[in-house]
Amino acid sequence: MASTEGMKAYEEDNLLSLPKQKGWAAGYFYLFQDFWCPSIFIEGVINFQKHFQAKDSDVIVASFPKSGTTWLKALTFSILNRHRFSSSDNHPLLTSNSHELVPFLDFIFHGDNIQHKLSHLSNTTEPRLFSTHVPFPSLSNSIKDSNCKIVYICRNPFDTFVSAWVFFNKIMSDSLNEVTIEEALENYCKGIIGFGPIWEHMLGYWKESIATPNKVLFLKYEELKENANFYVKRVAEFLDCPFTEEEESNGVIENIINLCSFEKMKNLEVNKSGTIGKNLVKKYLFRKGEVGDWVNYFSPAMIDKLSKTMEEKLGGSGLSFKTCP
Ligand code: PAP
Repeated sequence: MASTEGMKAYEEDNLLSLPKQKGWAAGYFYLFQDFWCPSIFIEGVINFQKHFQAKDSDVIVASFPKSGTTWLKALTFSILNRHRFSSSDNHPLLTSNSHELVPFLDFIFHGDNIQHKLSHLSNTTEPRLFSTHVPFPSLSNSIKDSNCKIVYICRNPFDTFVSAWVFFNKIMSDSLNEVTIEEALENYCKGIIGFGPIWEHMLGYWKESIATPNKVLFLKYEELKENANFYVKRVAEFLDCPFTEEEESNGVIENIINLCSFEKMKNLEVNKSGTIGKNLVKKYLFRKGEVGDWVNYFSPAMIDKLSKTMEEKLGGSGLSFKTCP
C-alpha cells in the first residue's frame, strides 16, 4: 500500500500488532476494537470512523454479513425514494444492484482521495442512504451523536453461517483450499468470522434498539420474509415517511415488495452477471433466499454445538432464534 491517509492511520494505530487469524476466503481477520475485521476493510473502517460526518437526515442500513443486506438495501432505497421512482418503470433497482445504490461506509474510504470522496458525499441528495457491517460500538461518533437513523437486519445464525460458508468457501475462494464446514463452524462459534463475533454484533444493535427505539430499528430476516407488508410499513414509519392510505390502496407497498423480492432481483439481467468492484460477483449474492436451509448442511453434532453456543451467548438477552429443524 502507498502512503495513503488510511495507511498512516494503519501505522499510527499499530494494527499490525493486533491478533490475526486466517480468513475464510483470501486475507486475514484482525481483532480490531473487539471485532474480527477483514484485512481488506481495515483501512476503510479507520477512515470511516475518522472522517465520516453523518447528517441528521442520513439513513444507515446495518447488518452482519449474509443476513439480508442486499434485500434490506433494496427495500430501504425503494421506500425512501418512492416519490422519485415508481416501482415499475425506470426504477434504479432494475439497472443497478442495491449494493451499487447504497454504498458501504466501511469501504468507500478505502484508498486515496479521501477529501474528494468527502466532498462528493456532502453534496449527495438527501436523505443519503449508506450501509455498514461495522458493529454498533465501532460506528463513527457522528452516526451515534446525530439524529440519523439505523435500520439493522439480523438472521438466524444457523442460516447466516450456511450462507457465509457457501459464499466465502465455495464461491469467493475457488483457488484456495476449502475450509470444511466443521472447521468453519468451530471458528464461527469462537466468533471468528468477518465482523464477528456474530452474537456481539447482533446484541450491540439489539440493546441500542431497546434503549433508543427512534434511532435503531431491529429487524429479523425471518420476520421480514414472513410478513413483508407489516415490516415495510414499519420501516417507512420509522424513517418518518409512512405510507398514506392512498399509497396503500394503490398497491405501492406490494410493488416495492415485489420489486425487491428474491426471485425478481435474482432474475434481473443486472444481477445475473458482472461484479461490484473487482471481486464481488453479483449473481453470488442470490443463492436460495430461504429460511431454514441450514437443515441441509448441519449434522446432529453441529446442531448441538451451535445451539449450545447460542444459548450461552444470547441467553437472557431477549433475542432468540429457532434452533431446531
Ligand atoms: P452480503 O453480506 O454479502 O451483502 P447479504 O445480502 O447480507 O450478503 O446476504 C445474502 C443472503 O441474502 C443470501 O442468502 P442464502 O445464501 O441463504 O440464499 C441471499 O440469497 C439472500 N438474499 C439476497 N437477496 C434477497 C432478497 N431479495 N430476498 C431475500 N433474500 C435475499
